Amino acid sequence: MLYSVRMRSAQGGAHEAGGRHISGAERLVPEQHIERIAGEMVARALSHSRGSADFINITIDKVRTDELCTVPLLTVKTVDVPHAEAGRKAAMAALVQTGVSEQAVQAGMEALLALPDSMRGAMLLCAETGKRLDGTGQSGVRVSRMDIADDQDYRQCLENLGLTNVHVREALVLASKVAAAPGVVAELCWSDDPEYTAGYIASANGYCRFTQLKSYGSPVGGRVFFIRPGIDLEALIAYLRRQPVIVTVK
Ligand code: WAQ
Ligand code: MG
Repeated sequence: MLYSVRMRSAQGGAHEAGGRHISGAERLVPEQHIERIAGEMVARALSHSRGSADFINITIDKVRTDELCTVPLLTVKTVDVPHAEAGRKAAMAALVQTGVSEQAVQAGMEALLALPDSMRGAMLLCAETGKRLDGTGQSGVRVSRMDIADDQDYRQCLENLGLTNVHVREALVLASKVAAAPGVVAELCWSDDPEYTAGYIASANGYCRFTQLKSYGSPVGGRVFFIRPGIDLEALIAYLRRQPVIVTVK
């Protein structure tokens, strides 16, 4: 039996009361690991580089085994770029390759760059027109209820790629769930941690990292999901938020 353990933290009050988003985390774990994982999440929220949280919400609920679905871990590629501007240019070209229109790529990039501060979730944009589709404003759609099938295998797999930090660990699982969603063409992301400049684009064809997508020191990051027009948006958002997904390492 697995439990969804998720955390969101903010500063200056709860998110819904206007607090500033600090950090979040999502895991699916067996009962005997709940306490440890929840404790680690609290510790992270209290000592985050975006600031110390004064609101921490931990939610734990049981996931029905017959609800679980599995998706494959995306393949990983890293592109070294000399600075953020070069990274964003390369990421934009790569997004067009996945089938997102130039207009939508432009709109997605501008939406991330225009953020006054980080949201706790993602913006959903039409992959053709670039228009914002979700009605969630400054909170965004938070992807939840996903984890890796086997921690040991995963650590080994990432180590073989020379990747060991927690950012990649979490982002690759999230991106694998998102890329497998019916109707998602691609994702664009960079971190909101001031010291972490890398970001990625992902699609069913893989996870492509760029060593720099934002300038060092910026606390503003975010995610854009580019959505195929005409799909059932409500079903997609339900999948992103609630479908329990286990990501398998090949
Ligand atoms: N669902 C939707 N959006 C999210 C979620 C989620 N579960 N978690 C974070 N976000 C959004 C939110 O707007 C954050 O401000 C933003 O993404 C960045 O989140 O390969 O660390 O957790 O080296 O800071 C990417 C590169 C790191 C990793 C991404 O994201 C690599 C990262 P962060
Ligand atoms: Mg972060």
